[in-house]
Amino acid sequence: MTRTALITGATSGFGAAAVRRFVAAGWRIIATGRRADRLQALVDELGADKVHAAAFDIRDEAALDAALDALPAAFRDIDLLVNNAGLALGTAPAQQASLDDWRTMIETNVLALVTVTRRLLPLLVERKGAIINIGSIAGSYPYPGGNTYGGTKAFVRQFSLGLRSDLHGTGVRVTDIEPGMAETEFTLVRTHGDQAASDKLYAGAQPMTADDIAEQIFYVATLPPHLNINRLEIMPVTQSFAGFQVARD
Ligand code: NDP
Ligand code: 8X3
Repeated sequence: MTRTALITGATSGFGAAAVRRFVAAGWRIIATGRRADRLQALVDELGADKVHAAAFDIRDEAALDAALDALPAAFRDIDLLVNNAGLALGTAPAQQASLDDWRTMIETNVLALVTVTRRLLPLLVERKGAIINIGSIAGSYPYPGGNTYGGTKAFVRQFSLGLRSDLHGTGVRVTDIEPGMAETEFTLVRTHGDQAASDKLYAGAQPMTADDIAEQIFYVATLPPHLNINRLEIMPVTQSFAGFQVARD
């Protein structure tokens, strides 16, 4: 039986890699993101029978509803929601950070994620489907400059666990995948387009790749239906933990 997934943030990084991974296994994918040209390229590459492009800003609730209402019949029976669209903006300490950046992260990583989820939940319950949220290690481990980004991902983790409680007995599975450092456009976006800063961060570090995370998303989605991974935290071997800071006189 062909299954259908809606993957948000499919224009680059984890989302685009996940579209390719699921289509390779025979799934139909609704791919969302703002950059319509990138979504069209996925359709051209993988086929209009496999990928339906829905270009809109995930923060725009009316656009979301319109995109869902306009789904072709073959893409309406959604079995899996992958809440992947998200971003970090800035690395400044909280006392110097941009409030606009903070609002954008909260609107995208939190408000849009819960809106898409709420909109699809009745269908997912009906179909005994699944939700995979993309959290982050930043939601569990604080680091300087992580402030609001980490806060949004802590929300995603706790929301995921809360969903599990509410969906008890429905058969709907919920997982929060919490990656560490992975090379995508993430740092380019975080630094407002500083390619050199992005290259420097990943240089020599053997970060995870988008394909690494897509494989984890696919693994979680295709487990036997009686199994639920609640949280999946994954990092490159080259990334680990440092100690507490102490400020001295
Ligand atoms: P990318 O920047 O490569 O991809 C982000 C995706 O989110 C893009 O497709 C982008 O699409 C979409 N997106 C962002 N804002 C919006 C918006 N307002 N409306 C619609 N789509 C939006 O980064 P990643 O693939 O790395 O990030 C994917 C997820 O993984 C994010 O939630 C991120 O926080 C998380 N993550 C990333 C890690 C990393 O190290 N890379 C580690 C842990 C978690 P478009 O711009 O076209 O709208
Ligand atoms: C992205 C991982 O460590 O850059 O969520 O915050 S990190």
